[in-house]
Amino acid sequence: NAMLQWQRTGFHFQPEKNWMNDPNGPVYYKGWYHLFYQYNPDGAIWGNKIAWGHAASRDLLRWRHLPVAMSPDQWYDINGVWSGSATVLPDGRIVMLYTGSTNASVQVQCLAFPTDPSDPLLINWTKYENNPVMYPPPGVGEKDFRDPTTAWFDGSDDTWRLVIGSKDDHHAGMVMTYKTKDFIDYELVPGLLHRVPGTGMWECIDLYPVGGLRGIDMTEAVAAASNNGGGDVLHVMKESSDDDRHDYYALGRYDAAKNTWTPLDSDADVGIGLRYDWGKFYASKTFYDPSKKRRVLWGWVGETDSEHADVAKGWASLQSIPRTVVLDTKTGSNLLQWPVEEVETLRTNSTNLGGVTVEHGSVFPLSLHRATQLDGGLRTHFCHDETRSSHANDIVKRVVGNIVPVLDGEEFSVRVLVDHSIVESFAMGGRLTATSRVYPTEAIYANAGVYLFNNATSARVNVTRLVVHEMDSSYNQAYMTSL
Ligand code: DQQ
Repeated sequence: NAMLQWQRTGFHFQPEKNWMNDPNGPVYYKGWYHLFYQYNPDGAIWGNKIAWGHAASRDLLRWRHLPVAMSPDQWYDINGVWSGSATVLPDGRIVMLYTGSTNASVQVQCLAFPTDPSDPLLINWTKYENNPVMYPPPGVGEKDFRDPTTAWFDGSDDTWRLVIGSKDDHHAGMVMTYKTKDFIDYELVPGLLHRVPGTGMWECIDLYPVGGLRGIDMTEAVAAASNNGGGDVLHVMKESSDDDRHDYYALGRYDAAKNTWTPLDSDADVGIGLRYDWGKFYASKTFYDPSKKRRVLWGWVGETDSEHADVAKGWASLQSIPRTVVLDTKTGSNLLQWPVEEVETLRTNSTNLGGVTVEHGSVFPLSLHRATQLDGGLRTHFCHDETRSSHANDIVKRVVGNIVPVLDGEEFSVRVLVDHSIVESFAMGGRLTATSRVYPTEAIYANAGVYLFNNATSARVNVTRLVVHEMDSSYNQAYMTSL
């Protein structure tokens, strides 16, 4: 439906058409970033024939769409090639683990390898001939065993370890650890890495170290911990809560020898209580990028319009902008998420509009040349309100956000990315993020504008700094057609 094509993004990842959900197996290989994703090649809705879509990029922004990497074509994944993760071995080989939904809809873990490791684009994938390699263990539901993480090496017994999320029959979300020497035979490590009553199925677990400003590989952190206690490194555990469809995380300490992860805030009611994002953002996954020594996070940003509208436009879902993740060393109690630095290469016209005072009850239009793809920041109060984003009647519109700490000596600041049908905001350097899908009925292409407004009844607002960058996306169409 050409009428709805303006909703397509300029610099957020999306397939050429059809349905997408979770990011899968992100990995850096021979100079290329690879993103796999849950994909329905048959249409714009989720279904039981989910495959792994695939794209590759040199800069996390300009993507080359590649053929489907894995399709549901074996008894053990015929109901779906579901989410999974890549592990890079010391010799550079890639091992891919994913969940298969079998012909009886049992969730099993499966192994796959690049068919031709010399191909930097990793176009063809071979499933291991004796798949599956893991079945739900005794006491775990057949449909509650999915989304293996990236594995890390543990030198104490020379095994690779990984975790898988589940729930028990008391509706507690939980995480199990497996170990393996060869990725073929696996042993369940006794005990649970973590468990929180009442939280339901934990999908897409992520477990990774954070410390200073640079990212840390999990294998490196485990080795450091066994040599010198690991210093100030903390471990983030993230779960995607199937009950309420939000991604939650907590900072904690991972003890490999005891197979425990203990949150810093050990209040049992809190569990894993911090939100990655207050808007539409789910089933996220990080990977360690060795080329820039950083940890990068992607989240699935679904549609908030109707399924009918998605079918009409022929596609559904975006990936969030890839975000670097570091520990907020000022608070010590949360992460900072920030668009990868490559995003700044898309900035074209920059307008500096600081030094404005917005009186209460007033609106201040900003004169910009084009306002549908923006990257900007301002230092004042900010409101992320979807309720006036569209006249369409099939949209979920909410007000999303939360309290964000502003410490002594800091000023309130926000960075907002606008890309046609998505708005992604990063408050206080990424202490809080909020992502919204928007379906404007008027603010399309040249009809979009940017305004400062002050809804307060008395206070005036001083905008000390406000910079707006128009974002280039000519590469999007150009690059896709030239390859
Ligand atoms: N999506 C996949 C599952 C995962 C869920 C299926 C999370 O592996 O648990 O498409 O969105």
